[in-house]
Amino acid sequence: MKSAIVISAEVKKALEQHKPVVALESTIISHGMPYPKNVETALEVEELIRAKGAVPATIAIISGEIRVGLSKEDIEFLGKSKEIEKVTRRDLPYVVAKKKHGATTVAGTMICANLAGISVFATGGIGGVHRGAEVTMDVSADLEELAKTNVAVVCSGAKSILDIGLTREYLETNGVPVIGFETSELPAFYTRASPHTVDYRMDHTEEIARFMQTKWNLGLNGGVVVANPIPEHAALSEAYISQIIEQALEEAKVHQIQGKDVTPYLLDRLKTLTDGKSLEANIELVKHNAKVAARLAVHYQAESI
Ligand code: PSU
Ligand code: MN
Repeated sequence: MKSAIVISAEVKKALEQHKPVVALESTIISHGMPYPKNVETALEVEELIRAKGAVPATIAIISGEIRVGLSKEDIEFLGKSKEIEKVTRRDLPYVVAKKKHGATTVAGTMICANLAGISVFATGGIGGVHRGAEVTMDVSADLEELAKTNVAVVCSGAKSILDIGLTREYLETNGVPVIGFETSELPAFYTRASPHTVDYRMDHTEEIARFMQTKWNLGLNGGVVVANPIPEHAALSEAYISQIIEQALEEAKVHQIQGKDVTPYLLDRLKTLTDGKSLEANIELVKHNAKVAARLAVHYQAESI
């Protein structure tokens, strides 16, 4: 597996010099946002991380090579091409063996980040237990990965296209701590709060870095969810977005959307039904998560030396 990994010069140097690095996923580029906003956002997020003193490592599979750290051209390609597979744990060996192109989900990115020695990862939202999962058994592989792979994922919680309560239960059962950054309530992606709480509120990234070190030093394998609410100015109202989510879910049912197509389908419908407002909110929260992740990576690195 190691031989299939190619680490960019910038990321390699940072890792060798024990500088902070933040992993970024690519499914958000290929399947989560439309072109050209996807590419613009991905490049902007990388710059925000550099500005905070960390090195961004966007992860994807290009012609069967696991790439950790991408060029602008690679990102442009992922954002434009229709030939990109969505890659979670299950799909990784297939896409590598067949020398295909793949964009990594939260689960896929955690695996590759861990192989490269990166402990902090920023994204928009994690996958979770879908509504109606008691019948469909649609539970994102992201949750299983969080149960076993040592990476902290800075995100804005899980979207209310999911069953947040069941997602919470699943994480608890698997020993995945959910830390609220400057909040006691679990954010629900487009909104800053949900009826659910986090496990621990922490107001400083130093505390989170210390928590990560402690967990992994104790041999307690698995991820950490760092839930960072969407900035106030970018948040959508709960009443507005919940009715649109209901409609998108109904449409997915009517069109019998299944498996890995569910999340991209819902994201696309939300964008259309909100006239682009959900996309704008998504972009703002990802940028905010990138900044917090960069700060966390800086402190985690200091903690590790
Ligand atoms: N949630 C978002 N935007 C996204 C995703 C989730 O708000 O782009 C992507 C992430 O890559 C996540 C994946 O890992 O969808 C989850 O897909 P699934 O539900 O099929 O596991
Ligand atoms: Mn699924």
